[in-house]
Amino acid sequence: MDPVHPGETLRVDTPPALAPSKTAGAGTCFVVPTYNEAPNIVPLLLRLTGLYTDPDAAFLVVDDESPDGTGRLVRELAAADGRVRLLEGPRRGFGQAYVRGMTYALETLGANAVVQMDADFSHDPAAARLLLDRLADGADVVIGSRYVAGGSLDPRWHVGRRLLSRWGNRFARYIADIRGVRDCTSGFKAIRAEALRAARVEDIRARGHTFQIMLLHRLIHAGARVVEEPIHFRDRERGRTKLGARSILEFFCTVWWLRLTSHRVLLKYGLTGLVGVLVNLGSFRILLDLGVHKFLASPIAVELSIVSNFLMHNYWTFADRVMIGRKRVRGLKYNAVSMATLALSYAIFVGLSVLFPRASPVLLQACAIVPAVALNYLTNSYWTFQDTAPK
Ligand SMILES: Nc1nc2c(ncn2[C@@H]2O[C@H](COP(=O)(O)OP(=O)(O)O)[C@@H](O)[C@H]2O)c(=O)[nH]1
Ligand SMILES: [Mg+2]
Repeated sequence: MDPVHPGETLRVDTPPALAPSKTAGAGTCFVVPTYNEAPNIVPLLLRLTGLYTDPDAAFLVVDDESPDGTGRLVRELAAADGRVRLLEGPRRGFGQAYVRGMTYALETLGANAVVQMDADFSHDPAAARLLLDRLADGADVVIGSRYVAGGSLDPRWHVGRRLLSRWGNRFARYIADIRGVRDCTSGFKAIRAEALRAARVEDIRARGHTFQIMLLHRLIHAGARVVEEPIHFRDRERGRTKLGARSILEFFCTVWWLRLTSHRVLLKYGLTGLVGVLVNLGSFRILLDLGVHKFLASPIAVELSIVSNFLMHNYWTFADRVMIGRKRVRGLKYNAVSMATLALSYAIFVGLSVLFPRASPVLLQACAIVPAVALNYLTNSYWTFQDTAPK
């Protein structure tokens, strides 16, 4: 940036919102999934083609045979501007539309970068240039982010939607281990073609919004350099959202699934838990056979299972981690967490029993176990066996 001399005012370099750009967009394919976007798609395409005038840019609409005639409108535009393309097919959901669109952009159009965005003007077409500029600076993936400094949400979002989005994001970041990304559910990104190929986008099975998480997870694990660029997210003015309960459910299941499959830590954690149960019951039986009273045998068996679990976690589940501190201290922490888990599940069990006196005790016990196990896992993973390796 030019130095600011006394008497001068600081010039802030914001790109002129309407000026067309010849360079941003060269070899870039804008991929836009649509379902019933007739009121939006023509203004969007006109705006994009006006802003990104490079002859090598392409504007690919992936429409799932929208009953409102979105496809026909795109076909008409495509007849006038060869850079506009339409990919049509039966409805297989937002995620699969992206899979088809991105694969087509890479394989058929030979794009060197892809910009993904919604058709409803939630993502400002002019802001795509900022994403492409940062891609040109060396990033592999640039996320249009609502949750970094300078980014913002539509002020019309009600508090429930804000909370869902923010906590959904946090949940995905920690559970699916998408480290360092503030907005991992954003649907506005610029991605280099090589990074998309390395992520094997064509194998993604997601149908709904969970596609964003799956894609980002794959990109990061394929070694992509990811940066975030602040954006303002605007609510759609025309047409209706297709985000439904099913999409939200798919999202939560996917996040856990990513955790399970990509890390194996959780799987090892579960197996260790099972071994702990066997140690507990086995040692209880042996102690009884040795003539120890059951009221003494029970806590001894519990402690033996805690010790065996601790050793398995220390030397197996979390063996890859760099851990500072003494093993003895970790052992004490592990014991404390086990006690806290017991206290929590017991408190929930008692609370639920008071609230639902007629419910089956086994069901209530099962309900009490779930949050307790989650607490147990998270506390041990992030505290007892905390990984201190630099990230
Ligand atoms: N091809 C295709 N596009 C979809 C589908 N569902 C949503 N879209 C498009 O995906 C983008 C984001 O969807 P939207 O309903 O705005 O979701 P929201 O922004 O989360 O409320 C829009 O451009 C939609 O038209 C679908 O089933 N198939
Ligand atoms: Mg939208």
